[in-house]
Amino acid sequence: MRSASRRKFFMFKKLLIANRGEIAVRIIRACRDLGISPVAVYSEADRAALHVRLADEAYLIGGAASADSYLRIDRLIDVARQSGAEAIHPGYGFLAERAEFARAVRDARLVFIGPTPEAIEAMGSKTNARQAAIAAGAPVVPGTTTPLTSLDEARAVSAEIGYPVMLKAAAGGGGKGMRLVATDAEMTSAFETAQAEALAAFGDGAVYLEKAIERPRHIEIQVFADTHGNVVHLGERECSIQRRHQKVIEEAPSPINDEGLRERMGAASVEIARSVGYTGAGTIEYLVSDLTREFYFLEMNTRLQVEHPVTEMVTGFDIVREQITVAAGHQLSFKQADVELRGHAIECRVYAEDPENNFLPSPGRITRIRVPTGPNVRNDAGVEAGDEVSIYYDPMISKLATWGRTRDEAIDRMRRALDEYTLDGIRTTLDFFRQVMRDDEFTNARLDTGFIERFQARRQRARISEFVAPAEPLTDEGETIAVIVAALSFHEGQTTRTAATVSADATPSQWRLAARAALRRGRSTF
Ligand code: MV4
Repeated sequence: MRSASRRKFFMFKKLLIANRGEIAVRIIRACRDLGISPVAVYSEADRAALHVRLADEAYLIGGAASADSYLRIDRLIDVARQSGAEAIHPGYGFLAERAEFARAVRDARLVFIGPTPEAIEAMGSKTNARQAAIAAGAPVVPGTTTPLTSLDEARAVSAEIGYPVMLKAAAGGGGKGMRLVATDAEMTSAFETAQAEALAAFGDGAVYLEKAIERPRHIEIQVFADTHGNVVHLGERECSIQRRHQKVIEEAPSPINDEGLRERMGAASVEIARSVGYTGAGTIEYLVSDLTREFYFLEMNTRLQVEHPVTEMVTGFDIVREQITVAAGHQLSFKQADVELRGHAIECRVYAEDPENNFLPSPGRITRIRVPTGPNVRNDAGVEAGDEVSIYYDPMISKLATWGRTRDEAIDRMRRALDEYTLDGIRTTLDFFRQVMRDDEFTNARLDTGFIERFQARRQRARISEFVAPAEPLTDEGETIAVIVAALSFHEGQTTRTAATVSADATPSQWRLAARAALRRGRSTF
């Protein structure tokens, strides 16, 4: 009787986390809040990992390579059985969007913390997803809703909607297998290559096409659905600051959204989720034109996303907790009318990468770390001092997020938090973020998908200017000039000043090569 009144609803006792790193740690925290015992799995490279130390039980599932461990559906199901876990949370990446995994979990009479395999499949094919979005009344980019069957069809559709167009893999997503085609003349070879690439990457050569939206912003809507028919949205995240289709900085809300646009994007997203019988947390991606503020459905991610913390900070909801309670059969703990966006949140993905060397991964041991804290600062990390950032997995160290009543306040706090963050032993992107947070384009919210490229070029010019003889000031971007520079900035500790000749719009690596060559030649020092 007592326990019945205390446990009003069913809840899992044990939950297996089929993931590693910061997201495994995040899920462990949600388990603790709910009184659920977290079970970890790990690879040979992760024997000493933080998620293993924090869980109640941990099971070795195989070798360091993901294919031998975190992608092994059979072993994950075995561990769930062996440990007595009733549910499996896939996190993001690895098996999170594999319908085959969701189905294997269900077939083993376990609960998958996420949508049904049918909903994952409905969104896994990008052409099917476009059909679902159209059926739900959402705007999509003009293009095809079925795979292209011939070159002639590709040319005819392109002529009709107008170049430039994008060829995309139907089985792709996240920018993989995408190709910009500027003219009809390019289409023949582009179509063949796109098909071949799609086949090689996804085992499915189907491609479709869309009109290319120029200088788009990437804005996504967080949706949530329970098994009782409640479907809500939690507003948007602005994710335009990306590099090679990897998000680098995310914020909520988007600085360009207003109530009207949010309302329309939110309503479209709820209809899309409803139309595929979606359950759990999901994200609907849109391209938004900076000029017209029109939005176009792009794809749906049927998982928890890396950047969910910024939504949690402006809504006050715990998205992972809600995923677990919804999977246990509860109703969503809030209704659409309860969703209020308060203030502004920004997240920086701190990576073990060298921004001065084309963001090359910088794995290794973290010898010392001081993590920022204080009011409205959150750092989701999968590592501590003494831990190793492995070469086998994504080299993200932590997600640093700050909240403020306004965007400016969130930026002020992010500057402070980044200055407080110290990490020794490996190279990181911390300094890169310190500079972005002081960049006028960023603070003025001129965010589009070309931001990082422009920022890096600006930074390089500023850096070159420091070393240019005053008689030879740098001219505008793009103009080819000979400049006398010191190469020392590229060689830590090096003090020799050396002449190098490069173009002002050279890429950082071209610049570095020229500087290195000049150093080797020992050209005129000044
Ligand atoms: C596009 C596009 C322009 N037009 N589709 C890249 C990620 C994938 N989700 C879709 N992507 C794009 N699709 C049309 N019709 C431009 C991109 C794109 C992009 C989108 C969001 C954020 C960064 C990007 C970087 C390059 C290209």
